[in-house]
Amino acid sequence: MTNRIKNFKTSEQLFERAQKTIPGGVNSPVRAFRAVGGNPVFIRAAQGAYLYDEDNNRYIELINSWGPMILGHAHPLVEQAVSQVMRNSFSFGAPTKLEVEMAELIVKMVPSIEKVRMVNSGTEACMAAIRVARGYTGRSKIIKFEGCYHGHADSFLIAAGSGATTMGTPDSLGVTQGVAQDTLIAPYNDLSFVEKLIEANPNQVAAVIVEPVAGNMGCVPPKKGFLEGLRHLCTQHGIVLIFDEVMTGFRLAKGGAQELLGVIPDMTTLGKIIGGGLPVGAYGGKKEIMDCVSPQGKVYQAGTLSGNPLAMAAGYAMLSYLDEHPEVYSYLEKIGRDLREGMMQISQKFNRKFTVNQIGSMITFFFTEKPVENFEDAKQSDLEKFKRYFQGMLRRGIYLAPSQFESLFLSTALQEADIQEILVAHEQALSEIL
Ligand code: KE4
Repeated sequence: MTNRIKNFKTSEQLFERAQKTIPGGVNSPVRAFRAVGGNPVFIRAAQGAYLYDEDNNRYIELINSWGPMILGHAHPLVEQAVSQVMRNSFSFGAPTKLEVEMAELIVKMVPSIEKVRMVNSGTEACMAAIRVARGYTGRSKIIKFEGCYHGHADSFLIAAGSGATTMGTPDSLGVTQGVAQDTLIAPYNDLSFVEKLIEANPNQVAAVIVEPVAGNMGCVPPKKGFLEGLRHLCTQHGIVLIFDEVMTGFRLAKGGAQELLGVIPDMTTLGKIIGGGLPVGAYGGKKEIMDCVSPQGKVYQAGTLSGNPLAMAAGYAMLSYLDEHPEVYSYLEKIGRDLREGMMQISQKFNRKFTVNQIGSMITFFFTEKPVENFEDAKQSDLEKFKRYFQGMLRRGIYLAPSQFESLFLSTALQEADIQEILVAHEQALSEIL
């Protein structure tokens, strides 16, 4: 397979133009390809497992809109569902039957959820969930994990403090120390560190929020006992355990990571797949906690387009399909495993043992030969090699996440031939840099 793609001209022109009116030329930072150099490709269309850019280059798609397109792009069921409702106007700002049906389906699919509130993004879901946990417990502090991402709310844009049990520091301009002091940071997979944080802040921790399988430092599954340990600590100390399943929800199993791994949180946040590609987030959990949410309770949260009819139609169609076709998950595990094993065999040809973390349809190839169990490990990866690898794969028509610290997301639209094409490109891209 040669470098099939040589012409990015229209994308380059569009990027030049975009930067005049959009900060960085993109509406979400990772899309700007800053970590991998060069210009982002501008996508014109997508179908199944393939993307087509404005220069009509075709790519095998391994981001799937950062998760939502688990059934591949332009799935007829989802398109049909949206076209059926769009003739009845796009939005009412009033309760609809479809929102009730959607809530009932989510309660049926997600083990921890007895009541659920729809919002418009994963950020909103996570922001609201910690506010509810604070309102429910009357406590102020939250614990999050280094390398986990829960959206761009102030409380989450926090770096680890200097001391082992000191408060966090702002990790973005515009986030105040006042906010940062209520966020404590622990290394992922480090239960004893969490224990120390709780002991150093007695009766002050409202919530522990965690990606049950991390995707935002690259794919990093929980070590055996980590989630179970968090569950025990939170129960023991009256802390709300929140699983951020914006990525893993409906992806790793129809009931998400909590169903696959058998650990049930008090609250769950959702996004991505739940909207079938349209803007939807949700947060839910135990009835006694969710009944704190306005207008039932005194924790305020609202949204003009929450439960939007088109988004509910798309999400309901996608979730219903996943609920009725559990075989989707065994297929995704198979192609995920085939890709991991293929990549590991190819590394051996170069006498290297690069780490590949994979669980179900989430996978990351790390340019390090050490295990990757937390963000410090992930940061050992050779980012220069990743950058050149990314460009080599792009030129061969393979569309990867433009950062070493992201998970890839496979879809059921990928066939065995696509997996083989990815592995051929992988070997050739590696041969150029090793
Ligand atoms: P959104 O606000 O982007 O819908 O969701 C935020 C969020 C919350 N929780 C988890 C576990 C997430 O992965 C995300 C968003 N994921 C990123 C990908 N790393 C979205 C891509 C982007 O920021 O453009």
